[in-house]
Amino acid sequence: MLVNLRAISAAAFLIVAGFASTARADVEHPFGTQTFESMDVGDDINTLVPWFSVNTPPESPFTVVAADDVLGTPTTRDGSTRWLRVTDQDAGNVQNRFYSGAVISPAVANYTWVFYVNLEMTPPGGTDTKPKLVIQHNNSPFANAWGIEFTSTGANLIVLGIGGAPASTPLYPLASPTGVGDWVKLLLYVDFDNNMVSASANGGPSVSLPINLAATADKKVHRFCFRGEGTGNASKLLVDDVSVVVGEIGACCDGTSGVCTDGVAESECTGDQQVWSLGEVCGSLDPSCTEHTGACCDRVSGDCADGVPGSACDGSQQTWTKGGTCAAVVCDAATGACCNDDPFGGCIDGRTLAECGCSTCEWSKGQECADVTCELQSIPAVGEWGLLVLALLLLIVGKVAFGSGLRAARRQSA
Ligand SMILES: [Ca+2]
Ligand SMILES: [Ca+2]
Repeated sequence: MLVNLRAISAAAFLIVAGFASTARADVEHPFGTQTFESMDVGDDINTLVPWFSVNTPPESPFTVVAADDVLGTPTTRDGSTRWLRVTDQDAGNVQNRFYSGAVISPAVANYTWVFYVNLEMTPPGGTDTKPKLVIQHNNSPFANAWGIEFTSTGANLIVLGIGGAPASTPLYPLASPTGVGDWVKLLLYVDFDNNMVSASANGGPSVSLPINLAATADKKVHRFCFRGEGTGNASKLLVDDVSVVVGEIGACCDGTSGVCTDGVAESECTGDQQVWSLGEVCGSLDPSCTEHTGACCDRVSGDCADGVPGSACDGSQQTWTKGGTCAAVVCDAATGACCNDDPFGGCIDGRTLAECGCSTCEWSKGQECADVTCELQSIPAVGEWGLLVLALLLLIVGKVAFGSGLRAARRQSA
């Protein structure tokens, strides 16, 4: 079932002011991102309190460590230089897990998790247990409720455990740009008003499943978790930029300034150039919040420039087209009456400024000759004509003298 996350009721909007500092977690709550940037390559997840892993004895080759590469090639992703590498080599049915700290809401509220996943090997197919990233609610103790399961053909949104009737629906295929070695941005939205869990990949359309959290579970206390127990679940995957937002709040990006604000209700982010992203935090917006650019047309000259911020194209004779390109927008030079007041000039309609560039020309934008006064300068006075005639005479005399000089020189040399 396709659902527009934006359209989901915002009735449960809740700002849990002052709550952010109470949780001892590197994911700040109710909004914030765990970037893993503070870790050194090779650091174990257990060094990032309150995150922790569980690897049931006997010892099994299960590790969760910080990394800076994808499939062995050092790289970065939108400024991110660290992430977690989960290596589960499936040494039998033992607990291979890692967890975030608990997210504790002061009241029941909808929430959104956003995180990036990169599968470094194809997960198991068939009936084997699949690796999954799930949300657990506190049911004394915590238990699985819903999440994303990774299979040999793609990823599914799933409901399991105390989350309600077990269910699974395809989210994306294991093929570029969501294949092995590709970063995939996952969004998981839990709506207690409508008892739905929804997920989307790379900002695409979302899929949803009904939920029915066990009455014994606490809707206000949950956490993020990797599940690698069971047999046949060998996997290797990367996890980055894990964020959580509690309440119907999100990031508000103001395209006129490039300023982004966290924890904003949709109703407070409705400006013409503002974009609201449910459950998102500014730090993990992709693309990041920047001042909008577009085509800037100078309506006088007809010159057009691409990629210009709106603030740099606000002249009275300029037109800015958000997201537009000069190839696509009409940017013609204005025309007008061109009066050349030279004694032999005159007025011509429909000329651009560039076409009316002579030293004795005057351009009247948008005007017609019938509307403008175009008086020609008078023919030069007799005195001026006299000077011209004198100059011409001097030239003639000079040429005659030069010519006779040449003839004299030729006679001498003969
Ligand atoms: Ca990171
Ligand atoms: Ca395992």
